[in-house]
This record gives sequence, structure tokens and C-alpha cells, in this order.
Amino acid sequence: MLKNPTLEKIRNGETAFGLASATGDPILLEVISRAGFDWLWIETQHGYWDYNRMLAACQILGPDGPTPIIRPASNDYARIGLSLDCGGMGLVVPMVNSVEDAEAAVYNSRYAPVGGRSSGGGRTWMVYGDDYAHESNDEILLAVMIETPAALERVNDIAAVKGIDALFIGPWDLAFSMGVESFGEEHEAAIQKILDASTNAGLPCGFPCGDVDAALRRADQGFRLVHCGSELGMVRNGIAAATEALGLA
Ligand code: 3PY
Ligand code: MG
Repeated sequence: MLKNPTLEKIRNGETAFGLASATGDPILLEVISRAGFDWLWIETQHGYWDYNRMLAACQILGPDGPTPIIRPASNDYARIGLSLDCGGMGLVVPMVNSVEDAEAAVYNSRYAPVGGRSSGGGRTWMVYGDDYAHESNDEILLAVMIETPAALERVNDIAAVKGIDALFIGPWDLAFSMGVESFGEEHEAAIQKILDASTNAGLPCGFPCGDVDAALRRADQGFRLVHCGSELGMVRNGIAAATEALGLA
């Protein structure tokens, strides 16, 4: 089976830089897929992707483009199975708040004997290799999101669940649910606690950023799976810069 270059990178202690895609737009995806990012976050929790667009995204990225990492809308057996059968080579599962949630994410995304994923879907074998069913447990990157006080409290136990490749912080939900200022002192202490729990468990940790400067700072801090915002934000910033320069804003 084709190796997952993003997983290999973070297992080697390097930082893999990605971009989030919220729009579900195939033309933008073609631009992104040729730009050199390590991975692409396909946003199906809050973004505008439906099943057919998610499939088209995996086809556009292909086996040589940025690694398609899908955020499913929830930690759901059917959604996760469909995301992987489309060709997702990674998952960032939202709202994993307990050991049971983490074990469910492993069950939903790994074939037996590790989990209970159902076998089927010819595209994955065709694109990634005929041994997909036997090798993909080791090649599909499974990250679970820590983004609530409940998850924070149990973060060491969650990080110890077998079958998980990375923790991933959801900083905005974490700040909202903690009732603290985003990126203030308490929030940053919680972020550091999650990073430490991940590191102590021998796992890389991910962080979603709003821009490139923040992505570089989080990489320096020790995060290994980092995205630098979304294509929607970049389009919006580019348009705002143009209208401002033209004196229209
Ligand atoms: C959060 O910050 O809560 C996220 O889920 C970011 O993607
Ligand atoms: Mg969130």
C-alpha cells in the first residue's frame, strides 16, 4: 500500500503543514493540490462539503497530492466509514471527550482485529494498493480532538488509547467551553497541558491556526500537525487587500 507521507513525517518528529478547505470548491482544490502543502483538512463538520464533493476532493488530490485528512461531522461509524472509503488518508475526529469516545473512534476507523470498520469500496484498493485492507490500519492517520474541559481532564487517559496516532487541539471550542479568553493565560496553559500529554504518550499533537505566522509559532512550540487557516480565509483576505488598495473598502 502507498505510504502516508504526512503520517511518516509526524512520526519522524517533523512538522507537517496543511491548509483547511471549507468551501468544497473543486477549482480552489486544484490550485491547493499543486501548491506543495503536506496535507489538506477537508472540513465536513462546519464546511460546505457533501459526500460527492468529498469524493471529488480525494480524486483531485490523488495519491501524489497533499494527504486528504477529513474531519467528519461527528464520531459516527457510518460517516467515518464513508470518509475513508472515499479515499481519506486521515481523520480528525471532533469532540472526543472520554476514553470511550476515543475507543469508538478507533473502532470506527480501523479494520479488525483493531476495530470494526466494514470492508468494501473499490476505489481505495485501486488508488492506494490491493493490500489496502491489510495495511491501512497503519497508514490512516487517526487524530482525536481535545476541545472541552471534560476532554482536558482526561487527556492523559485519552492519549493512552491504543490505535490513536495524534491528539489535535480544538482551541476555539476549548476556549468557549472553558469560558476563558481565547489565547489568554488559562487557555494557553490548557493548550500546553494537551501538548505535554500528547508528547508524554509518544504522540504528535496537532493545532489548527488562523494564519501562517501562528502556524510557524505553533510548530516552534512543538506541534507537528499544523494547518495555517482555510482557503476561504485566504480568498477573503486577498479580496479585502484588493478593495482596500483600490480605495473601495
Ligand atoms: C476548534 O477550535 O474548536 C476547532 O474545532 C478548530 O477546527
Ligand atoms: Mg471544534
